[in-house]
Amino acid sequence: MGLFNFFKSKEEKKVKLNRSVSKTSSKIYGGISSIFLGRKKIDEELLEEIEELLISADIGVVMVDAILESVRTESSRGELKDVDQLVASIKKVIVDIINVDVENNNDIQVDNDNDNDNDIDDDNDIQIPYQVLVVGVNGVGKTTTIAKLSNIYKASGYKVLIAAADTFRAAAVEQLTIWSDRIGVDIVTKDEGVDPASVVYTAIERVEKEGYEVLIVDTAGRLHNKVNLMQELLKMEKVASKNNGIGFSEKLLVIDATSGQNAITQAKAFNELIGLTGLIVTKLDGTAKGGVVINIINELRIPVKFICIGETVEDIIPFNAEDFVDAVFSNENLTKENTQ
Ligand SMILES: Nc1nc2c(ncn2[C@@H]2O[C@H](COP(=O)(O)OP(=O)(O)O)[C@@H](O)[C@H]2O)c(=O)[nH]1
Ligand SMILES: [Mg+2]
Repeated sequence: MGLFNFFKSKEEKKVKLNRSVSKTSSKIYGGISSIFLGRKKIDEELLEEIEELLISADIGVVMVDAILESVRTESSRGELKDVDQLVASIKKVIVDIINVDVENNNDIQVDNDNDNDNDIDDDNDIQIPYQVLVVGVNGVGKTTTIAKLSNIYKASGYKVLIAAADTFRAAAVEQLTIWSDRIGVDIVTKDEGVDPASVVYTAIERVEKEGYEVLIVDTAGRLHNKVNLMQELLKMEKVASKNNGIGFSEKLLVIDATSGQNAITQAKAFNELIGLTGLIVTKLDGTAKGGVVINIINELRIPVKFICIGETVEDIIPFNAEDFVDAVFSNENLTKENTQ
């Protein structure tokens, strides 16, 4: 079974992406354009302004240094004549850097073969049962993202089970139960306060007995520096591996785009403990800090699998580095923003 027709046309996805990063692209592309206004040549003063802008756009100092080095070289050779050439050159540096080393980890994903067809690559069929653990700090959007993911897999024809291993608060179980009803997927719940590993145990038992193809496990928000909560994740992993020998096919960290450098600290801590297979970046809508996605990939070399752009189940897009960089360096939103 291939994934999927969920994200219909490329055009539709592009419109969605452009819309979702419009604040970021206004800042980045809009900023570059206004630096260029009334100026004819790319000189050191202009480059310094560009440098300042890129740093303020959260794409990371290391990346900005690499960009400036490349742009200075090209500009001294007279290769950059106008704003379009400059932007094209910046985009190329970013895509070249973030596409290295992060491409090979794409079970859940995505049209990474650059053939520009529908998003999820049919060659990357998931191994069944596909068992996904979703982790992250409080309020980043784990539960909402799980709803979105289950909706995608259900719509793609898989038999989906979700597990409410956030037993910390009864409200968390209720929230996931509401989503499961709305989407029409089955759910495993237990009482508040029960060991989350026992929820995982029961869920995997059901996967085995009832033939579920996709299992997605929700967990309680935990601060990466709280040792006992982090140990709890290891216990869930152990139970998962013991139970059907598969363990978790994916360990996804959800991070909030608006949390900036903090997201990187979180990702490092979770990665050291459980070895993440991917990231999902939420709340890109409504922030001008979308550049942080570039910084995150560059610093962590962990693939971003999806980005989330709102609170409904449709507000999720598979991540593709080139498309993303195109969108934040695009003038399409600029015109829209300016005419609003
Ligand atoms: N604007 C926006 N809000 C989001 C997004 N993802 C989640 N949220 C909201 O963030 C809040 C916390 O989400 P929740 O899934 O409960 O986070 P959790 O504590 O990590 O499980 C809720 O109000 C969600 O509707 C997103 O991509 N964009
Ligand atoms: Mg939650």
